[in-house]
Amino acid sequence: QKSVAAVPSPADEGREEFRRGSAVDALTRAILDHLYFTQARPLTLATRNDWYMALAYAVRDRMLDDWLKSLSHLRNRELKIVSYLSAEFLMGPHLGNNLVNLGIMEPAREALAALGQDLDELLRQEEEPGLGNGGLGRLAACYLDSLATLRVPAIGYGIRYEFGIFDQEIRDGWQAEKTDKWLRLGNPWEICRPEITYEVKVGGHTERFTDEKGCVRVRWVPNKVVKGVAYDTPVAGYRSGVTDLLRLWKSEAVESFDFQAFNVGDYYRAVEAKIFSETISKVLYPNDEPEIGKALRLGQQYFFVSCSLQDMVRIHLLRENSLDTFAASFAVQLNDTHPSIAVAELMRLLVDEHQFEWDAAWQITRATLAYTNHTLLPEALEKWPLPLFASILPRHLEIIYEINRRFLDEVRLVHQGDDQLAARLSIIDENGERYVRMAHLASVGSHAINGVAALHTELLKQTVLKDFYEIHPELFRNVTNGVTPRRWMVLSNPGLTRLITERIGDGWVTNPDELRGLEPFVADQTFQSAWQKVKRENKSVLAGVIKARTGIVVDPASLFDVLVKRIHEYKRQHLKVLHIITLYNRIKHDPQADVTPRTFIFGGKAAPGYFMAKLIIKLVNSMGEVVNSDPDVADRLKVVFFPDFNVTNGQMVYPAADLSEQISTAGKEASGTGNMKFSLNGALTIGTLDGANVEIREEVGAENFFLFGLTAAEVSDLKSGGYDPRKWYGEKTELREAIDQIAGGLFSHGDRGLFQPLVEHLLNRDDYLLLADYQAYIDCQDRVSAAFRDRKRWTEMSILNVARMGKFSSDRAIREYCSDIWQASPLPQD
Ligand code: NBG
Repeated sequence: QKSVAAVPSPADEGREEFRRGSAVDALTRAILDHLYFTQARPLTLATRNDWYMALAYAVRDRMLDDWLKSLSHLRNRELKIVSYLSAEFLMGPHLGNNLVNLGIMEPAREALAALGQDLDELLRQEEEPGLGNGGLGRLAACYLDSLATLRVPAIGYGIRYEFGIFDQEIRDGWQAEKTDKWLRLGNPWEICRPEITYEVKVGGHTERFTDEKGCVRVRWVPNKVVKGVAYDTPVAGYRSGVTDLLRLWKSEAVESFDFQAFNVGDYYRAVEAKIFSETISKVLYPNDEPEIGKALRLGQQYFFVSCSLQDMVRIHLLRENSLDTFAASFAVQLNDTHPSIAVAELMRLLVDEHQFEWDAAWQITRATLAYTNHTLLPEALEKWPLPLFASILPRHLEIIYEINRRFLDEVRLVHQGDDQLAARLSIIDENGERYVRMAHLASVGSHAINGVAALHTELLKQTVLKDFYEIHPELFRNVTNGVTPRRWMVLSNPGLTRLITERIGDGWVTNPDELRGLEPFVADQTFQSAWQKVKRENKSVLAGVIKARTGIVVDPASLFDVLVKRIHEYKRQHLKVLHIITLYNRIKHDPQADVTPRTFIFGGKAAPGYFMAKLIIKLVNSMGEVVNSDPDVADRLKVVFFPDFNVTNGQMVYPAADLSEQISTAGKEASGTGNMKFSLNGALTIGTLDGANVEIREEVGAENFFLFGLTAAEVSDLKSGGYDPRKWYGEKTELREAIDQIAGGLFSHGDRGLFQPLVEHLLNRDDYLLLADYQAYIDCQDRVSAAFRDRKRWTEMSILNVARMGKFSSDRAIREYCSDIWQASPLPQD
């Protein structure tokens, strides 16, 4: 009679326990089936990965109904599809997020428990797809989550890199890079679509010919052709009934291409062609900053853009007979300049392949495309040397010349005689070696241009895109970045999620302005202690992981002071180092000094070719060794470099932080998104007026934010007045002492050469004004230390930070993109 529970009477239907019980039963069955039929494993031999795979497939199955429905909507001509073109999607592990968004975390836990398996262990089994470098790639992932949650039909288009961002190990204090073999054990989340493939041409030359109507047209005769194959991953919205699509392209050899070589018996040439083709999607470039002159990188960009646009054209032609209305089917967002070749490629498809007149094609192109800028750093603005560009994309170069000619004609018409202006605006940089400026191409070809935080957008208008702003102010918008509260709170901080939900219900998960409902409880004793308890537990968990990965023992009662992000001089990890050395010296001068115990946690990867960034990692570790082992310190300061910072690790780190370090030189960080994740998880911020810090401070209130440092305007004044770092070095004793110790070998076993390049740079150039901001930073940190001792006040500030973070949900950002840029709307509820 026991099995009757699995077949309840109709009267039971709708009852919560029944629905839940049946969800658990169904999952159990599904997991066992996949173990057997998909993994081909008997229970007795199943490995942890087998269990993970079986569970993942069972979860994916549960996404299919919504997904297939959403895919069928792609054919509905009434619905505009948002197409997010991005060279990076840093999705993070899928399993946990999908369990949250489908609302089956607990049933899955129960089902596994009944099978003798631990869900948390299986969650740890997933190797995250590291298909991005940092903020830009992670932003794309948050936006897909919000698009699906808001029921907006969307496709994320990108590259299925075989090797994502490298895994970081720390050896002898230095970063060592290991290839990221994320596909090694299989990827249960993707579905290969061998029937959705496109050919992409590369190199060669162009020819003119007269078509049957007597029109002169252009034919591109490539010297190579590669094939892109679609790999689809479902992206479930949070209980929204919509599952959107992430479509990543893998490059392969075209069957027909090596045919000739084979025929003439040239086996090796045939194989070479195959290798070239497969190389395109082989590896993610591990740089935040694009480098000039990497032909393969341009090849990657063109490859995924061409496949994606061809795919959109195909989808559009399933809806309509003509491409005239293409812009009504697709809103295409260019995530930075990486996909900006789309401007020329869409023109090529329309003019060369679909016989459009230039003007009509241009109108469609601009109506379809919009461009987001993500950086002001001049060295990070993509440009391609003309000869290289011509050798890979000869037809596109011609198209760009024509776009540029027409654009500059217009400019000259309105601003007669201003040749300087035309030269500055030109898509082709003609000062010396000639380049194609991708930001200019993107700007000319788009109907909207946006920055990613209010300050960044203002600076864009004043600096990098000043001339564009002056001729076309109406194109500019700001959309401040956001992060998804599903991954960055519900999934990664279940303790705080529970506590908040007990008080104000769970509406905040999709409407985080409701977090304001926490404000009445800020001073509530019980609520405060519960809040502290959650933070304390999160810190203990992280302490355990730190011990296991680094051997360092840290005290969860100490202030967890966290700086995690890519290592870059403008982000000023070395300013943090100067702070730690200063505290260390205070203890050395007076071992009884009253210091607030702190654990300093660093994390982040350095681009493999960025010497200074790698030296900063070494400095953190070397300095940490000295500080951690000094008996005078008596464990009051602990320095940790947490290796391999990625999405998975971020999910443990943000919830455990007390203090969030956002200390970039003002004017350099476009937005930052880590800053939002920290605040959302109850950390207080110490930061400059840079990027989204400005708006975070506005929202949480100046009294709940530790502000220091020069403003962007002061930075630029100081620099134009001839900045001399030695002046600050001469005036500030604690600063001088710290720098002298680094130079003198205190942290390098007496070796004065090791950190010399860093010291030299600080004393002679200090491009990022560490010395000028040092004292303000130290003083502000002293206020932080004092504040942390007042537990009650600190907890209040922490609660208020969370309560006021609603603005920084990626749902808000996506709503703004939908209304201000895409003119896209949600699917009606079914
Ligand atoms: C980064 C900025 C960050 C910003 C993210 C997302 C690039 C080129 N830019 O400040 O440095 O938060 O983009 O917008 O990676």
